[in-house]
Amino acid sequence: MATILSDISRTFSEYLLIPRLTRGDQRPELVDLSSPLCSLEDEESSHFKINVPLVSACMQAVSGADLAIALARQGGLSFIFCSQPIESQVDMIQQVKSHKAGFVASDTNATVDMSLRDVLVLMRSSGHSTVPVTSDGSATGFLKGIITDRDFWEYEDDMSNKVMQHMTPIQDVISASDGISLRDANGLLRKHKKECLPILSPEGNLVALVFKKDYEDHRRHPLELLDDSKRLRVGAAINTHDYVARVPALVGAGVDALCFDSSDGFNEHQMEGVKWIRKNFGRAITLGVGNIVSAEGFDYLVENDLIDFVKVGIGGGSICITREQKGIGRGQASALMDIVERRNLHAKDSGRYIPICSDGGLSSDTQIVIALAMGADFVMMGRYFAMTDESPTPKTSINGQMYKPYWGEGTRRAQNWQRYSDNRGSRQMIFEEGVDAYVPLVGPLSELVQTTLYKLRSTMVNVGADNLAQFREQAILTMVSEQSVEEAGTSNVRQFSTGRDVDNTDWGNGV
Ligand code: MZP
Repeated sequence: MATILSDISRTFSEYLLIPRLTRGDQRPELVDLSSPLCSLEDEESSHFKINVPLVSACMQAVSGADLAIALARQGGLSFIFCSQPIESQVDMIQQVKSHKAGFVASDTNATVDMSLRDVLVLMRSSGHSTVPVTSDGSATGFLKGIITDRDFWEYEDDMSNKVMQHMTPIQDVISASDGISLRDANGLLRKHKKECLPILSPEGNLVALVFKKDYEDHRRHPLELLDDSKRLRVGAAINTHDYVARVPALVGAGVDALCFDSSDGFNEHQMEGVKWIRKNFGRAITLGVGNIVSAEGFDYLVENDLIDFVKVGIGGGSICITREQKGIGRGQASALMDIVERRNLHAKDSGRYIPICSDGGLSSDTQIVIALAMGADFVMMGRYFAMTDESPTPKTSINGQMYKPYWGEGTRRAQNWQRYSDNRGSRQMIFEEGVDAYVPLVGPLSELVQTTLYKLRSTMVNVGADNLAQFREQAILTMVSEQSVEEAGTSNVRQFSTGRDVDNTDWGNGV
């Protein structure tokens, strides 16, 4: 007969934190949210830390280059999906690594003979009010001038006028030569009281633009996740089928961390892959494995002391139907607590601390905080990031509300047979383990993440913790009854401002 575990599979929403003493000197903005990504002798000495405990899921609808840039700027890390050809995954890694904070390629350009009317349409569709005027209207053409929305009056000027009649011509434009440092470029903006500085090649062609607002943005985001060469950090997902070709290409492109992306990582194929990577690349590259939901799986994956972090979670993802389809999985809280307990024992016995990532199924900031209190070092999320402007999918209007498409890697749409196949050579998806859906658009990633981080820090202060290690140590959790979940929300009130009953869930669920 099968072994029946005595404990019930628990989820995060069944727990609450008990406040502990908050010291008089504690303030949310002083809380340190950094977290280790690679295993080391002790938690303190990890040579690869993320500055905030959030990573984005290895999914087509989530982790593209734009999202990876936006998240790294907030201090987190993206794992660019591997359900794509090696070349295009490498290209995304290179886009992130070559992203020069502060220097942006111009994506809205005009020519001298365009009409003001056309330029206005361009400005409205792009949301940009400063438009370089180049010889051929491209981002790298010869720069002839700059036109901004302050150079014409929509209802006073003749909108059939040509751009050349209103633009600031090149001889009056303050520009800088390619190769200038960001600090010097910002210095020029300040000295000449300008909003935008074009960077030009020796031939006079446009190379990039530097904006005053980006400088201010950078000052507001001091947690940017940078490598030793001051480039943004980025991770990549890999699979057990083509790592021999994929890993060297990703490492060559400068990837900072790799993670096996598998719906069930408790298998020998993944361990073969781990061994191959360590044999060929040593310990220099940070390597994550998963997914698992049991202490037994953890023991297997850490046995040879070859991996850096472990990803926990099967069947909890918002788009996941694995539990219904295959009858495997475990409540995320139970899986996490079981593995954290084993991790802590392992750290005591071996002296090696293995960071744990709780992957999938988080539907509110509260659940992130509970996962971190239960011992996760960081969390991986799909739906949360899919909802932002920067996710790789197009905005879609449905019944007057803006959405973004979000689909699982186990759908026919994603065709990620590598994540779900059993390595027996079948390249087919016989049945789906995920669904194809929509999530509400919530706006820029920076705003969503800033709110989440503020809430995390506030809760940690309530528990008297200055950092995540202390938080795990000091957290006391209590289980809640169905009635107390009900009590936690507002009761017997109606919010007339929103025109609907109060929805207690986070992240745009109430739309
Ligand atoms: P969520 O944050 O949207 O709840 O979950 C994201 C996680 O779901 C991913 O990191 C991955 O582990 C898992 N996932 C991705 N695709 C599927 C699927 O199609 C899935 N079943 O379960």
